[in-house]
Amino acid sequence: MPRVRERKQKPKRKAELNPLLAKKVLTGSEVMICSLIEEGVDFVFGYPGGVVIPVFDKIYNVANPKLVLCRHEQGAQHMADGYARASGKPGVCLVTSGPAATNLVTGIATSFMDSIPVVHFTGQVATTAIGNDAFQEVDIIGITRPITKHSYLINRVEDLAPTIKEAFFIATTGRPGPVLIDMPKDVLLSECKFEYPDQVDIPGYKPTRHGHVQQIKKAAEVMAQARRPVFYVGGGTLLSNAAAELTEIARKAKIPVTTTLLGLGSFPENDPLSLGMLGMHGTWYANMAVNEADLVIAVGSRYDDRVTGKLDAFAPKAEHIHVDVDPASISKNIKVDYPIVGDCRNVMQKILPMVKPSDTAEWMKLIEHWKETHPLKYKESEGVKPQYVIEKIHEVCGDDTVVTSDVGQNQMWTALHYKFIKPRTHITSGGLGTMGFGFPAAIGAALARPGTRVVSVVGDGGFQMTSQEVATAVSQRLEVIVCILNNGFLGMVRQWQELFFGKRYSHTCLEYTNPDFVRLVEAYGAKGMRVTKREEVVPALQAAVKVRKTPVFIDFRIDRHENVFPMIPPGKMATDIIE
Ligand SMILES: Cc1ncc(C[n+]2csc(CCOP(=O)(O)OP(=O)(O)O)c2C)c(N)n1
Repeated sequence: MPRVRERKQKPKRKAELNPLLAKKVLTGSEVMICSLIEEGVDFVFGYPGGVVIPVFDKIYNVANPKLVLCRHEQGAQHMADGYARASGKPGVCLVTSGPAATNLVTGIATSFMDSIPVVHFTGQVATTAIGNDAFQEVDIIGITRPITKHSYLINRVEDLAPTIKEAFFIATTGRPGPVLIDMPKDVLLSECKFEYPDQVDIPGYKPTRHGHVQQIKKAAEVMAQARRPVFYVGGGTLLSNAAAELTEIARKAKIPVTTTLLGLGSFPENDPLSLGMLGMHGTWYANMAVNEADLVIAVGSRYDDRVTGKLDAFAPKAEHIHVDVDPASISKNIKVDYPIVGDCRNVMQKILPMVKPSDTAEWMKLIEHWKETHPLKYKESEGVKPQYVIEKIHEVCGDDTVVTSDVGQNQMWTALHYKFIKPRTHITSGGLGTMGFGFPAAIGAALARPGTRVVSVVGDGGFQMTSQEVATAVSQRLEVIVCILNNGFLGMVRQWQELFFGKRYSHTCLEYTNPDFVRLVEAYGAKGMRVTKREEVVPALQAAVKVRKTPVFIDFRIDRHENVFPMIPPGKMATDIIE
């Protein structure tokens, strides 16, 4: 066969890819956009306004990054956050000064609590006007200081590019988190040469990536000796892409695994070693396993109060190994016996060859017995049970689907009844518990993972906190499926009122004031469906997955009084669990 000589394409010069680089000097707005190109940013979630018009003017003709126009800055932030969680890359958000910047606050706190790398750009009044109560001036640096990993106010255009480089570095390294860059109007308009640094060197910021070898060896020994060990795995495992290594170690060592809400997806829930989620709404057997364990191996988790309940009764018989990149997380709530500071993936890779199969046969027999005698269950009825809807979403959509949930009962039903198999398939606001997060996060996830099915599970209350983003989903022609578990209540609060406040349902009923969700989304040009009977659940989902180039919203009229169980009442211990 004649050899076809492939014509080698000349790699495109940077200036060809980005015509702005042909200019000798750039404005601050141009510097910002060139810096984002250098960082490989493909989407900026934003909303325009006075002081950032120059940036919007420059991004107008740029193909990459693409600006996604949201309908509220909070929505933009949650999209950037959802994008980061789904892709593993930092999310980017751009808004103007004053009320736009303050509209970001809930989202920034959401990312901060869950250690999500998002870089926020806010406009600011001119440097000469700062401190004068100028129009749309707020001290967003001061406001967000406790909820950002770091923040910057830019004073000179020459500082912009190095600061952006540093911001991305800080957001994505060590324990990841949100960073904010406040850009005064005059900085965006002044000019300088564009030079993007190759490297970052920040004295005093050198996150420890590699765990201490002796500690790792010791941990492997302790794991081999334990008779009732259990892995307690959190979101840090997913953030450091350590799920594959963790799974291999657990299987090799024959150690069961329970995950936190944010850790779901880091270990396949169809594996016999999986115990599902632990904590306040965790499975009976996960909580009991931790209660009876002689060794807890915490990986990328932080002994959060929703997991531990009554602190001094948590894992009362166990020693603790704790792997975390953030030294401040170690021994914060519970005294740890074997601390290992380092990136979860690095540590898991080092520990893997040292791991020996533990003698856990008896322990696994006991766990099997618990699973049989205390399975996850719910009562079937003719109506639409939320748990049934969640099971069917998994069945119809499959293991690769990315599921975002909102906050409340819908979040806990999703966490318990959807069997997460793969990493980065579950996205939710864990630490802050931000209602209104789930739906916009799904938009960000869908843009991050084109070709992957994205489903959002929300409550009728939470959905109404950011439902204006239906317009964004429609404008981006996203095939997101939004399942509204509509119980006409602020369900989780109603559940607490039922159990702990004598059934006094003070201000939790939404039924009579809820909009017709089908007509609401159709007004935006999306597709709406309603499901009122059990037998309609699967056909509706099957129809939804066939819809192209538009989001679908299914108003599931679920059993109104259904509660989330198991539940450990607040401040109580594992043995107080209600099934
Ligand atoms: C922004 C915000 N406000 C208030 C709360 C407190 N809260 C937690 S769950 C919940 C009820 C959620 O109701 P809904 O969205 O309908 O979901 P459901 O619990 O019924 O599934 C409320 C009000 C919160 N988590 N976030």
